[in-house]
Amino acid sequence: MSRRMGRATGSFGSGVRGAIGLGRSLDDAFYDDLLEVLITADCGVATSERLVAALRERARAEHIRDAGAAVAALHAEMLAMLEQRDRALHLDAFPSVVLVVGVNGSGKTTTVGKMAYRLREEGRTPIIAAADTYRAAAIDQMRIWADRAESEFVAHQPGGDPGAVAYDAVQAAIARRADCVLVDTAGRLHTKANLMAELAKVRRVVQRIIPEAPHETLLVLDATTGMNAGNQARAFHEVLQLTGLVVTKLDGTARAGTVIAIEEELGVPVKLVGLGEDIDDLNVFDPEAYLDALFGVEGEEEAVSPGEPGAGA
Ligand SMILES: Nc1nc2c(ncn2[C@@H]2O[C@H](COP(=O)(O)OP(=O)(O)OP(=O)(O)O)[C@@H](O)[C@H]2O)c(=O)[nH]1
Ligand SMILES: [Mg+2]
Repeated sequence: MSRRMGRATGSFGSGVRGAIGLGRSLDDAFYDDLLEVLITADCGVATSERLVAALRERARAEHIRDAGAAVAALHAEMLAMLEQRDRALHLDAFPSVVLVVGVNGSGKTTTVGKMAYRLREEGRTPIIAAADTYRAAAIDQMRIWADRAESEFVAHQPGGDPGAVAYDAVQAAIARRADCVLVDTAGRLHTKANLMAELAKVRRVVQRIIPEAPHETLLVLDATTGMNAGNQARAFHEVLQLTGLVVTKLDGTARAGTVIAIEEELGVPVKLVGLGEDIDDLNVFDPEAYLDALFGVEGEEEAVSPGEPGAGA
């Protein structure tokens, strides 16, 4: 993960370490630059300010004098913050229901396909519900993924009621003793109240069969969205009480910091990350690999290769 993200963090050179320069002294300019680097990486203004203030405090208390040691302390600070969160998928109920939501094109259908594949690899028996009924193509796309993942598939006609598809899939899971139901939903703008209400209805319908469901409600965020991801996350969280985030397309962006900002603001952990378009390109979120990419630890190995600009700060 850090290798692929490392490649992608090119817009701030070799990550935070490269952008900030480690040979300098710890003055106000250092902290200002560090704040700017974090904000540029989309860590969010509030989170970045809090992190830099905590680092200042720590540097004073621990008599940290050089930038290298300060950046190492920041890395440790952020790791501790990220490791606090419970990132496990809670799919112990039989059947467990996973509702997958997000704006158009964020990677929901792909993520459902990859998740089904992962679950199959773990010896589980997922059923995929094609509850994006808006386009025939969406149903076909989901069916292709279900075949690839060797998973069962429940769909209705295009234009049908998404709640009814989810309901049937849960019934099918119970009847066939499948152990989880993955519900793909249509992309929708978080600002469209009627479409958000439709998602709430899908959830209510499922709850008629299993009151605790959905056991996971995952918002799929495209990492290249940048800070607007925060607005999306807030809106979906308000309607659905998200249990986790999936950040896709982390293989193609420098905007990896978003993850931290959203997690911190909403208290909803990133559980999975998409690192490509293949079926096995879905990973659990690994804070250490993520920070290595953000800080540019990978950049060190590659530092000898020519044409790696340390620019960006
Ligand atoms: N590079 C990369 N591409 C991805 C990733 N996840 C999804 N994609 C691509 O993003 C595009 C959209 O993915 P979909 O899964 O169709 O997105 P969606 O959210 O279901 O889209 P709608 O149903 O139209 O809202 C596809 O071309 C995917 O191959 C990822 O982790 N990395
Ligand atoms: Mg889709």
